[in-house]
Amino acid sequence: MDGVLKIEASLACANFKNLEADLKQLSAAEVDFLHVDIMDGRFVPNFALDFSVMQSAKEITDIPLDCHLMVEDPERYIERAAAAGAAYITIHFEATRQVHRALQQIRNAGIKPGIALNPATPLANVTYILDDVDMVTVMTVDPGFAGQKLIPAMLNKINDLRTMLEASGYSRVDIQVDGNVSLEHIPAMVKAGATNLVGGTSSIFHEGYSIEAAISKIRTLVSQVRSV
Ligand code: S6P
Ligand code: MG
Repeated sequence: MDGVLKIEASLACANFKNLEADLKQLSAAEVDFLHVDIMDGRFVPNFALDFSVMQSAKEITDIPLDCHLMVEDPERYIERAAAAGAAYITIHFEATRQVHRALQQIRNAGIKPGIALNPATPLANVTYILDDVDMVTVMTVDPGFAGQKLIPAMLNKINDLRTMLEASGYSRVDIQVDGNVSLEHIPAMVKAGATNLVGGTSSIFHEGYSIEAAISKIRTLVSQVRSV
């Protein structure tokens, strides 16, 4: 496995009453990415962030932005996500009929492309597009809401994806996990081969401890698993 472990904070779970304070804490804790959920109320039964939030975050912090487009026909929004400063743009396999073309559009905009798979979507769907992505996202919950429970079979899916990437010579492709990435589940996710951990209400923005404490706990857990 090539991938350095990256910790991502799910911006939608931050405190919007004082976003600047949260962003400063995330920056001080040297989180690797801000994960920006964009939802259209159609692909998922909810609405979430938009491109103006990305621009505001950029004015406050230089943490790179990882844009997770949970929208139908994501091709329509790639240019806006790029203009808003995304380092990564991830689209859903299920959201467009022309996955390859959409991924090319992201690459051509100079942004790293990611492909996300809903829990029921088989891994085989990414077999022929591995050249076109830098990251595969295993949704460990059905997308649309924070605070959901991990679907246990997704741990096998992460493991199977890691095996597939290594066997086919694509170990450079990162594996992102998104959904209930809690302190309880992180060790199993990392052992299974995840490289990018998206932390929301179940870890980084947990009611029980500060952002700084959460990130320190995550780093400790990761180092225990990865040094074995
Ligand atoms: C889910 C979305 C995620 C959540 C994140 C919340 O549809 O794509 O990025 O914001 O998973 O984290 P948690 O810890 O509340 O499940
Ligand atoms: Mg997300």
